[in-house]
Amino acid sequence: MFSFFKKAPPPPAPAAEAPALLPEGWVTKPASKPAPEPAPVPAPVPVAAPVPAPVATSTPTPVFAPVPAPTPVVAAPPPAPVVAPAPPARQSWMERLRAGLRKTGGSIAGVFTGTKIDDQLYEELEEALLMADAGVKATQFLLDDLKRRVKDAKATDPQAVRALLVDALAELLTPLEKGLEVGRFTPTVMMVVGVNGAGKTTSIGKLTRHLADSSQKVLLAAADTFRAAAREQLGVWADRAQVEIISQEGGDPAAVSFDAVNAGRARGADVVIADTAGRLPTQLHLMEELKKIKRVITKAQEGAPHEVLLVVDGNTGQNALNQVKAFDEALGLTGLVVTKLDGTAKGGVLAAVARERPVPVYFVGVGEKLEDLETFSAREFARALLE
Ligand SMILES: Nc1nc2c(ncn2[C@@H]2O[C@H](COP(=O)(O)OP(=O)(O)OP(=O)(O)O)[C@@H](O)[C@H]2O)c(=O)[nH]1
Ligand SMILES: [Mg+2]
Repeated sequence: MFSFFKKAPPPPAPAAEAPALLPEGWVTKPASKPAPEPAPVPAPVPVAAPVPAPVATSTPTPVFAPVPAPTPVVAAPPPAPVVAPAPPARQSWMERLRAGLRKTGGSIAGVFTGTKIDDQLYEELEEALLMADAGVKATQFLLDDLKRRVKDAKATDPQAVRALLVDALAELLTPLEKGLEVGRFTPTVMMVVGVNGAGKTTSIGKLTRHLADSSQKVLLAAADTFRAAAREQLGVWADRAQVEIISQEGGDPAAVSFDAVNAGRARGADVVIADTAGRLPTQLHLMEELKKIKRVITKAQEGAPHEVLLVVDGNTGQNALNQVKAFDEALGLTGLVVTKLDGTAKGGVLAAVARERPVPVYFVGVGEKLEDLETFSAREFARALLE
């Protein structure tokens, strides 16, 4: 149910009636006419080019090489499973999320311990939502929505109001649910950005491992060229997942990214992920550098980068929204990774993001270990925050 990412079929061959670009959320419909005979699987791209770092994986070719997929390959993003019990691994993950968010959510839940639904309850709730960094707009929206729900449901008990708030928040957050797609482009190129210490490299490491475990050939670009330690850190993750990494001592980040995309194409990588150095959106020259990296990636592969992911530290509170806005304006974000929700997370900020700049949340991080990165589910998040 919760696939970690979605495997897209490759783009249709530019044949007679190739469908135009698939709409967002693209689940390909099986062709209504008989599917062509399975095209011969292209021979694995011979890894002829000299490879600086030997590929340690001996996995066969990518699983979803350009074989026309007759059926949608994809587990669709979780359509808010209301009751279905989560599998055990997911369950324990939710516990960690819950434990992290309790620090924020505890005060919200505390609002509903009384016996009456009155103005005071709504005032306390407003305060608690603001404290949880939901921001003024989302708080107002949630309160109005909640009052409507309470009226419609004729609720009389504060606990029922809390359940209705879970519904309201889940609905507000639902547009943020979106799975990461790979396989539609070869390679799928991702660029990962964010402020210093947000968790970019760690999240890339975790994601790489998940992708590699699913037989995706990943190539990493150490485009954080400022610090040797940054290259090494990414190198450790590359080793763990046994994937290739392109890095250059003291190189230019755009050049490293360019080389990596070219290498990825030449070597038949499924995914190329560029790790960039942390920066504040107010550091304009560094934001220009990111734009340059993006431009140069496009030069190496038309249409790339396919994903520009912002990694946001969940503890950042309202500033996270500012980061989303600023990086989005500079680069056009396609997704977010929200990390450190296991800490003193101000989880409410996702409500603000949903209301003011709804960039999808591909993953959330609740710890430093590999398994501490998971897909985002609006309802689970709302429940973890409020129950
Ligand atoms: N608790 C917790 N720690 C995390 C999480 N994600 C990352 N970290 C930790 O946050 C710290 C910074 O992570 P990095 O991945 O180095 O962050 P970065 O964004 O690459 O940092 P710079 O490259 O310096 O900008 C590390 O100590 C990570 O282990 C998370 O989800 N939870
Ligand atoms: Mg880093």
